[in-house]
Amino acid sequence: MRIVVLTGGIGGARFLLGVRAYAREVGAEVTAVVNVGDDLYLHSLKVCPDLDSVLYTLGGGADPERGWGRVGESWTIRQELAAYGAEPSWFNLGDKDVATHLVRTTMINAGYPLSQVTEALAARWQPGVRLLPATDDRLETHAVVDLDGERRAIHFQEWWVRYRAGVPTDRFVFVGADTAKPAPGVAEALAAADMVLVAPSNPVVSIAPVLAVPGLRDAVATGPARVVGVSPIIGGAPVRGMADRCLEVLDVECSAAGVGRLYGGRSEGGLLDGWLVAPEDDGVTVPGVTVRAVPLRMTDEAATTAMVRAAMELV
Ligand code: GDP
Ligand code: FO1
Ligand code: CA
Repeated sequence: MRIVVLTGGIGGARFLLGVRAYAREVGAEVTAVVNVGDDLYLHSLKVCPDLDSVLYTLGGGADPERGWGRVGESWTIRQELAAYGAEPSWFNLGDKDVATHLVRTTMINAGYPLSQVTEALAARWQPGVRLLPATDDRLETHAVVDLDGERRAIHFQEWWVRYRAGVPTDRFVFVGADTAKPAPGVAEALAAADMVLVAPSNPVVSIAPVLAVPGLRDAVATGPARVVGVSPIIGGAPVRGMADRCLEVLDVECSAAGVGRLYGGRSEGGLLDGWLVAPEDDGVTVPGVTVRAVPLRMTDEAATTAMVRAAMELV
C-alpha cells in the first residue's frame, strides 16, 4: 500500500503524524509532497517553512505551540541582527533553526537540489516518511496588494507575518510555477500510489502552490490512486491561521463545502473522490464526491490517526 500526502506546513505536519501511525499499523509507505511556495531567502539563508514544519514535527523537534521552528529555541542571533538594524526584523529566526538554514544554504550553494538537501536534513531527523518538495525549482507565493496607494507584489511571508493579511489583496501569484518541474520522485510516487490524501492544509497557499507545478494536478486527477481530502475548515472557520483571509481573496466561501468544491470532484474535472468534513458540517455535499462527517480535530495523534483511517476507508 502506497500513500502520497499533499501538504503544507503546520496543519499538514500534524496530519502526517497520524498518517505515519496509520502506515505503521497497516504496513504502508508514505511520501509527503510538501509546498515550497512559502520559501524565502533571508540574510542570505534559504528558509523553507513548510518543509521545516513537517521535518521538525515528524522528527520531534518542533515547538508544539508555534508549530514552526524548534522547541527550546533561543533568539540570540535574532537579537544581534536587530541590534544592527538588519532587516527584515519581522521574521524571527531562532538560533537552532538558523543551523538548519546554514546547512541547507551551504548545500544549495554547492549545487545540490532541494530534494537532496531535504533528504540530507531528514537523515538527522528520521521523519519516518519520505519528504519531497513539490519542485526543486523556484516557486514562490507572492501576494498582489495595495500598499500606500500603489499596487505591489509582496512575498507571501511579508503578507502572512508582517501584515498578517491585513492589507487589501487582489490575488496570489505563484512565481516560477510556469516553468517549475515536479521534484524527482513526485510524479513517480503519484503514478504508483494507491491513495492520495490532501492534508487539511491551507487550500489557497499550501495545496494550490503544490498543484500549480505543471503536471502535478493532472498526475493526481488522472492517476490510479483514490483521492481523499480532509477539510481544514470546521463550522465555517479555519481551526487556526488565516485560511479564511486566503479564501476571501479567491472569493471562495470559507466552509467545508466551499473548499471541497474548490478542489472539485474528479468526475467533474476536479481532484476528489472523497471529502472528510467535521460533524458540525454533516450534510455538506460536493458534486461527484463521497462526503463523510467524522471528528476532525487533531487534538492528539490517536485522534488524527482515526481521521486518517476514516479517509482510507471512505472510498
Ligand atoms: P501552514 O502552511 O503552516 O499554514 O500549515 P498548513 O497549510 O499545512 O495547515 C494550516 C491549516 O491547518 C489551517 O487552515 C487550519 O485550519 C488547519 N488545521 C489546523 N489544525 C487542524 C485540525 O485540528 N483539524 C483540521 N481539520 N484542520 C486543522
Ligand atoms: N511565523 C510568524 O508568524 N512569525 C515569525 O516570525 C515566523 C518565523 C518563522 C521562521 C521560520 C519558519 O520556518 C517559519 C516561521 N514562521 C513565522 C511561520 C511561517 O510564516 C508559517 O509557518 C508559514 O509559512 C505559513 O504557512
Ligand atoms: Ca505554509
